[in-house]
Amino acid sequence: MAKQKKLTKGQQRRVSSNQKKRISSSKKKEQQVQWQADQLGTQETGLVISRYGQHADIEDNEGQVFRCNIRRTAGSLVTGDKVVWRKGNEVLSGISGVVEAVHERVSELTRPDFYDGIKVVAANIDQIFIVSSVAPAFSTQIVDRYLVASEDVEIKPIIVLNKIDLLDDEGMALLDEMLEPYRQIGYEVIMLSSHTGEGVEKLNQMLKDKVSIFVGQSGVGKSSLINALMPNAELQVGDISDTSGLGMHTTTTAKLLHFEHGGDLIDSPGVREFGLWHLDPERIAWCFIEFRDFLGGCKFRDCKHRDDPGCILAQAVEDEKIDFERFENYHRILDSLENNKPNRHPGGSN
Ligand SMILES: Nc1nc2c(ncn2[C@@H]2O[C@H](COP(=O)(O)OP(=O)(O)OP(=O)(O)O)[C@@H](O)[C@H]2O)c(=O)[nH]1
Ligand SMILES: [Mg+2]
Ligand SMILES: [Zn+2]
Repeated sequence: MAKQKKLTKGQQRRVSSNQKKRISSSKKKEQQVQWQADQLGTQETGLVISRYGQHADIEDNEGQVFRCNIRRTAGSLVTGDKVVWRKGNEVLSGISGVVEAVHERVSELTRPDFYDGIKVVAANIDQIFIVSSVAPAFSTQIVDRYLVASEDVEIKPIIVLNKIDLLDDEGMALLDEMLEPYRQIGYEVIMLSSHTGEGVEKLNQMLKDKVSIFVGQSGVGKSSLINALMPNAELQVGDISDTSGLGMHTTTTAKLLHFEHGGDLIDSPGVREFGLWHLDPERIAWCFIEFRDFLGGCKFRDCKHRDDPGCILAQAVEDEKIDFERFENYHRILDSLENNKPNRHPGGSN
């Protein structure tokens, strides 16, 4: 399991007060739609397709989807979870059943949330596709944040650069160069365009028989890409803002879709910044995979890998064994832990 920093007292208070609020609002909702035990069918296993506040869309073994209430004792529940649920003998206010329990997860993608402490984005995933684009502009800083989050939960990340149709030869060469350090350290990089279809088949091959999630900033084209891969998906796609050049947060809830040829794909909402403040600086260094060979080799045990004498990482950068920009991004992430802790800057989440 991921090594996580303890929440501060302020964060704990906020998390617990929010949980209490949620419990009391869920009590109210449960009172609205309440089945007696004899109105519920036998326990079935199901798959969470989407989660909406107090409800979840659950798929049964035949592939039919039912909107369900979530029993308070069921615990947290996200897209990709396998659950135990029971169908009601009738549909009450649009609700068809009740989720009673969640099966243990084999993996989970997490991120810290200002209100809820550590938030699980999706469960039981095999691989994370970090989708980036050239509009919003490509940023190695954002890619590195997602890579750290993926390495921390030990789920394989793959880098996707979408919208290459917007690049001329020169732009393409520049992006290719920016992505080369990632290939060098062993990450797979796919450059494609969901609009022209170029490169999409290669991605399609990688999705076969796996459970994958698309993550990345709003507007990079995650939903567009899924529509290109699955013509029946018909996901909503949003414009890029003319003023900020950023996406409009069109997708609001993670959603799981099935491939006919085998495999599942989860679309997720873009977040403004994928927070990493739940991680220790040591863990973050470990999540930069090419640093691992060097960790522990600095002159001082508490080396901050900045201007410390005898820093083996700084030496590796000097010797071009570690990419300079990756090393800079590592420092930027550490700086952001100091500057952006949500308890110091309310509203620091997405
Ligand atoms: N030129 C170009 N534009 C694209 C491409 N793919 C997507 N877009 C455009 O990018 C914009 C955002 O696409 P979405 O698919 O909504 O992006 P998203 O990543 O799902 O965004 P959120 O749901 O907000 O997280 C839309 O205007 C798309 O038409 C592409 O390959 N080329
Ligand atoms: Mg979307
Ligand atoms: Zn060092």
